[in-house]
Amino acid sequence: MRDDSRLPTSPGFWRSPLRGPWFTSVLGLVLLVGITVLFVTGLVSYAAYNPDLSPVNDKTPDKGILGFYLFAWPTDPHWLYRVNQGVHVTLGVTLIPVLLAKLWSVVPKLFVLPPARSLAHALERISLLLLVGGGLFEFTTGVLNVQLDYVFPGSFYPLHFYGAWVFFAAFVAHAVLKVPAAVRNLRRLRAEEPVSSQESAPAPERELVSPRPDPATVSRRGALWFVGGGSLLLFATTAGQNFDGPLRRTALLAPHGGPDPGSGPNGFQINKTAAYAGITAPETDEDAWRLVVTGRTGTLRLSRAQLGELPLHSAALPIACVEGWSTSDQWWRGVRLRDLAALVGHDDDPPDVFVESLQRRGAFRHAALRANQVADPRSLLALYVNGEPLTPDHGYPARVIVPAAPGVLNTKWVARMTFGETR
Ligand SMILES: Nc1nc2c(c(=O)[nH]1)N[C@H]1C(S)=C(S)[C@@H](COP(=O)(O)O)O[C@H]1N2
Ligand SMILES: [Mo]
Repeated sequence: MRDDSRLPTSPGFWRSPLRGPWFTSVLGLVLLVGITVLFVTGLVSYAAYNPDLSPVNDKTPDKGILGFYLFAWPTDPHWLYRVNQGVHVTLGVTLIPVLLAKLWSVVPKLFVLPPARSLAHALERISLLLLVGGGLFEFTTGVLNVQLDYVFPGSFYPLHFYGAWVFFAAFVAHAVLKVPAAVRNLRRLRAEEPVSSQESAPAPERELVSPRPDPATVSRRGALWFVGGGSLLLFATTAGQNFDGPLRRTALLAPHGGPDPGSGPNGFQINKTAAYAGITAPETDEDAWRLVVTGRTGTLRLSRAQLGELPLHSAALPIACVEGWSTSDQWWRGVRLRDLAALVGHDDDPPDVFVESLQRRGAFRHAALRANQVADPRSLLALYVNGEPLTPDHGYPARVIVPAAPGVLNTKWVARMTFGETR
C-alpha cells in the first residue's frame, strides 16, 4: 500500500492521538441511546397527526407499509404531544456535537483504500454511506425546519420521514455490528491509555488509531468534556422554548424575529399571524362571520353571539408545535365539540369531524379530528383565551383546541365543521 502521508487515503495523514476505539465507543454508545429516542419520538409525532384518518392530515400519503404502527392518537395526558415533541427537537439539537465528534473520530475510515476488499466489505461501506449521509440529512432537515420555518414548503415531512427510515435501517445494521465491540472496548480500555496499547485492539478498531500521532494537546477525557459542554450549551439555549415567561427568553437558539405575541392574556407564541394567513377584518366581523356546522340532521349557521349563548366550558391546554416550541397551559373557553355534534344530530356517539378555516391557502387550513378527540369534554371550539376574546392572530372568531394534539390540528379562524366526514 502507498504511504504518502500527504494524502487522506494514507493512515499517516491522520495525526490526532485522540482517535481510537475508546473515544469512538463512548460517542457511539451515547448516540445508540439518543438516536433510538429520536426515531421513536419521531414516529410517535407522525402518529399524532392521525394521518390514516384523512388525506389532509397525511403529509406522506405514499408511506405504504411504513404506516404499520399507526394508532388512534389519545387525548390523555393532555401534555402528551408537548412532551414528545419537546424531547424530539431538544434532544436532536443537543446531540449535534456528539454526532459531529463521532463522525470526526471515524473520518479516516471513509478514505480507506481500496474502496472494497470483498463483497462483504463493499456492503459494509455502502451501509456506512447511508448511515453518515442519512444522519447528516436527518439532523440538517430537522434543524432547518425548526429554524427557518418551512424552508421546504410541503416537502419537509416526506424528506424527514423517509430519510428517517433509511437512516435508522443503516443505524440498526451498524449497531448490530458494532455495539458488542464498543462495550468490550469500554470494559477493556481506559480513557488515557496510550495509543500503542489501543493498537492491540482487533483489526477494524485498530484502523482508527493514528500510526504517527502528534503529541497530545488535550486528553481524551478532556475532549469528551468539550463535546459534552457543547451539547449542554445547545440544550440550555434550546430547552426554554418549551415554556413561557422568563424561561422562554433563555431559548437563544429558538427562532426569533417571528410575530411578537405581545403581552397580556393573548401574549403567548403565535405561529402564523392572521395577516400572513390572509384573514382580513370584514370576513371575521360579527355580522359577516357564520360558523357552518353540518351533520346527520342538516346544516346550521351560527353567529359568534349565538355560539356564546350555548353552554360554555373551560379547559387548560397548551399549544405544542411540531417545530418543538410549546406554551404552558392556557385557559380556553368555548363550546364543546361534542355539543356542536349534538346540535346536528350526533347526540350520544360523536363522530369524526372535518374542520375548515376561512384561510384559502396553506397546508394547515383544514384538518380532520377523530371521534375520540371530538368526544373529549376538554375539546373546544374556543372563543376566549385567558379570560379575553381570542385575538385575530390566535384565531378569532373561533378556533379548535384539543388535548394532547399537535398544533396543526388546532385550526384557527374556523369557518366550517362537518361531522361524520373526514374528506
Ligand atoms: N387556519 C390555520 N390554523 C392553524 C395554523 C395555520 O397555519 N392555519 N397553524 C397551526 C399550527 S402549525 C400551530 S402550531 C397552531 C399555533 O397556534 P397559535 O398561533 O395560536 O399559537 O395553530 C394551528 N392552526
Ligand atoms: Mo405548528
